[in-house]
Amino acid sequence: MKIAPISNELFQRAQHSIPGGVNSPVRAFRAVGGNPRFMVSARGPYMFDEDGNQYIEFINSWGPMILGHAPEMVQKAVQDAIPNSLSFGAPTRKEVEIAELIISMVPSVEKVRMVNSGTEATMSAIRVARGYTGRSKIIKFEGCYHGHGDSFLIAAGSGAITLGVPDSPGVTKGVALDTLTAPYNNLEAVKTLVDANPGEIAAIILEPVAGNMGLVLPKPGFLQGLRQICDQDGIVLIFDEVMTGFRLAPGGAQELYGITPDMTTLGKIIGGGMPVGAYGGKKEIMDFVAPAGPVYQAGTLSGNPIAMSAGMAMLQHLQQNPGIYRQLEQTTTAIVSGMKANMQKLGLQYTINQVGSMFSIFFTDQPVTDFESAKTSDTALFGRYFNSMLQRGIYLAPSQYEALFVSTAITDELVAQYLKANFEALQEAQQQ
Ligand code: KE4
Repeated sequence: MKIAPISNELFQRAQHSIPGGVNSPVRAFRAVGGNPRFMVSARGPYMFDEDGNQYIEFINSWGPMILGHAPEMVQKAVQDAIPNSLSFGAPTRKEVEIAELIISMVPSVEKVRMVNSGTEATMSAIRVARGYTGRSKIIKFEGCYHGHGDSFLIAAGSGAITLGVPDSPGVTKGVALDTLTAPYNNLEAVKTLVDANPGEIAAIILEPVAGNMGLVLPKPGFLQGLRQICDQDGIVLIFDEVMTGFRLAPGGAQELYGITPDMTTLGKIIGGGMPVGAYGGKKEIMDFVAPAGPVYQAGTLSGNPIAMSAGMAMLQHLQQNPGIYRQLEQTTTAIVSGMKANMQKLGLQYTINQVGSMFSIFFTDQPVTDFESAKTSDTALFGRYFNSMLQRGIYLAPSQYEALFVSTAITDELVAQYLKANFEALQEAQQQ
């Protein structure tokens, strides 16, 4: 039994100084019950909490740790950069080098602007699309999460679903009026929205593989259909690849599915664990960004030299070792196949979605292809399963509406440990 008295005490203490005791809502374990574990260190596939418990981890800082924690090349790049000061607020060579590297990796990106989070990337991309088209409305998809920018907290995913407040207080009616929503994978609904708002839609933004309602894949033809709709109506197609970028392929989902958007937003892996986001796309659109163009966007720590050093080391490693992606897919497929075998033995039938090194188990027997079908999951059962896995030293995302991430640090032996825990936790969760 993994007890965590120090984490519990820290969590109580944190309530007095931090809203909800955490700096990002999903970390609070509200969707699964119990108290979050306060971590002190992580290395490779393992995280270690304040009480000395070890966990095999499948959140990987919500995506960035694709090579496992504390990979040598990223650690060294940061250590080498630190003596030169942490920030200049002036242009540096590294920013040019990482921009050129991103352009060489991501098909849609001809120019790119660095920011400090995925939220900043998506907020900025929408503003640029509006400035470029002179239009106001955007279309997003129910269950997709694009960070906490006002325009996106409408039928949002991730923590917003988990907290059950997809339309957050504080988002004004004015803002909400400019955000139209459609069910994921539903091209007809998009066409209806576009026909009802001719010449008014600046952008369609989506996760090309959705990871914030649990993992949901694009149906065949969905991405291509959106590409065609945007071409016909002069709408900017934005792939939010904050999660899938550098995760599903060196060039992200747009490389994997062969569909090129007009703009792409990036985050997570791009910073190797440091706070980095980016948005980029066609030159003619990106040249609307100040100071080249009239759309204003800025940031004190954008392109920070320490963060750029970490990101550069990470992206260079991924670009130079594309075999990583096949390895990750094989490991993840072994996990998913093992889980299906476990369910067969237990006479259970839950839905598992996987693409590359991302997967989710939904506690529903229905196919999960959008937000509505994801919500047929038994979230109480998920909570019991989550805690059973946690007790067995397996650290999963504390919400049914999140994707899991496999890192290159997950070995066959750790897959076996995961599957043993999965069998026992599935069994135990049914009984409670
Ligand atoms: P950040 O602002 O959290 O760096 O990125 C926002 C964001 C944008 N777009 C996509 C597709 C994302 O998945 C995210 C952030 N993902 C969540 C995990 N579902 C971050 C975890 C959290 O909120 O603590």
